[in-house]
Amino acid sequence: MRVPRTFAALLVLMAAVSCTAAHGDDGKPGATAPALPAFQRLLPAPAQARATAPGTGYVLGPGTVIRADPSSPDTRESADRLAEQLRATSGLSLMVVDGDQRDGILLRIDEQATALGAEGYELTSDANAVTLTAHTPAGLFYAVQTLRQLVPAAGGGLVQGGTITDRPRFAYRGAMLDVARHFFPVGQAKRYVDQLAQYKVNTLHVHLSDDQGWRLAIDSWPRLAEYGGGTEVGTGPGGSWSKEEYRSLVEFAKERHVEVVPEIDMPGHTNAALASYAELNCDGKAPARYRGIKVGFSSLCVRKEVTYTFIDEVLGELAELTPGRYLHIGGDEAHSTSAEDYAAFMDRAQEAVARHGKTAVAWHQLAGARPADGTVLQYWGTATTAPGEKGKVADAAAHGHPLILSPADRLYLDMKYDLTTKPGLTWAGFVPVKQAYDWDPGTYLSGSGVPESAVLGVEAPLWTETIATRADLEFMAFPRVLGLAELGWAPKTAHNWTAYAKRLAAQGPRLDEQGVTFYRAPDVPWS
Ligand code: NGO
Repeated sequence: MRVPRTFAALLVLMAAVSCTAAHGDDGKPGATAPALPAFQRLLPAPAQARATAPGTGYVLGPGTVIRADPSSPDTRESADRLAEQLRATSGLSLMVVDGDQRDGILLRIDEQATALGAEGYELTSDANAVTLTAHTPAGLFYAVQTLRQLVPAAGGGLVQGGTITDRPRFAYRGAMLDVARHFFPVGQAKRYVDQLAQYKVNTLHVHLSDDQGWRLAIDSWPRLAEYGGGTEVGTGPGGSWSKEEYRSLVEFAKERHVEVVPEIDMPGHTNAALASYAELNCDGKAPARYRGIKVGFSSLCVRKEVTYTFIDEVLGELAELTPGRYLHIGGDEAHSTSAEDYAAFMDRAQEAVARHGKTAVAWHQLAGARPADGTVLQYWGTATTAPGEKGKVADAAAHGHPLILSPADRLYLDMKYDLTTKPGLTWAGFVPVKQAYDWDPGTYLSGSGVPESAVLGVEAPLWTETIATRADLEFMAFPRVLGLAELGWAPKTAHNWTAYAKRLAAQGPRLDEQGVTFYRAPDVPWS
């Protein structure tokens, strides 16, 4: 049935007026709405969404033209990428042209739209056009990710009408991949980045060295990768990334607005380095390489000057390869280093990071020593962490150290879901999907006096002592890492497990389509 324009506009207005923030109310009683209206399926939930009446919006089809506003070169790149993605997911080959008419899909970067911030965007859909507006290329990228979730999978169809005005709750939304315990090629890290960026995750932290292996070529200390890279947990051959491969990951991530944060763990977790170079050991003797999963037994020799030449050269090469702001220097579980030595060592490690023009990130144990100005701390405690330890973290936060929250009993993706999970550890307990999602980063440490403003963001680490294959990696990460994406981006007002579980279930077909071997957790209503 054809509805006169003015009448349709009136319906739109009525629907919009009756909606409030966070979710479009396009599923009124009596309407033949799908099980979950399009705007309510979005993951992460947008800051604000107002849907027009069900059945209204832009009909995307083979004749749709994608227009890149010629006033900014970055829009053309996003437009081409969108066309590519729609070809892959919907089978439609859409034409991309330069232009700014509101007709088809229009991508624009608006210099004036400062209110949208560094990562925000606005998406509007009506009978004539879908318009994506952002202040920055990152914002436009996120608008495109939202649009991808709104396009029905095969052959196009209706892009629900309305307006989404969106921006993230936290600036840092990260995932960590441990390629040291089990080696994973750079291609696997790229695949993970591609998956995560769709859900607006903007940081990939790579854990590049540990007792079991060293994974990045360093020219000034070549045996690190050549010899120290030749082991992993168990009997596998290990491996390492060339600088070229690392650079290609950084570039791939950058195209998806993901910043790479490389970690060289120190002074503990260093057996692979100690095995590669005898002079790094206090007794001058190189230990054997290690294939087990114990922690806390290794330490760089804090009192030898060569140790500082070593870290300076390694961090220097790493800084040179890394356009991002951060270098992660570990600092966790230095159980074979005295408190005094640990503090002295970490002082110099932080100095080295600063010398190479970067900001240091360290695991929160550094709060018990002397975090340098600007150093970011990554908290990985649990519900049972001692108040004293949390207090030190709170003190550091009060002194201006931003916090990344990775509570192990919430966000450690290597914890088993439940008794049935084959890979994984349990030292922080089981972490079912609901538990990974159902907490608030803003108030998580408020009992210790940490305000939300001290929280830079959240990160989900995936440690790989027990994870050796892509299938296991994705099984442990998905769907829990979508909870991380949600916590990092969605407004606090959208927090609701029942609603989230439905939205998560709606991502099932997308994950299937992308070949992700996710866990069909029983606490999620998968269709
Ligand atoms: C701890 C430890 C890692 C382990 C991980 C396993 C941190 C920061 N240090 O987390 O070496 O791999 O647990 O869950």
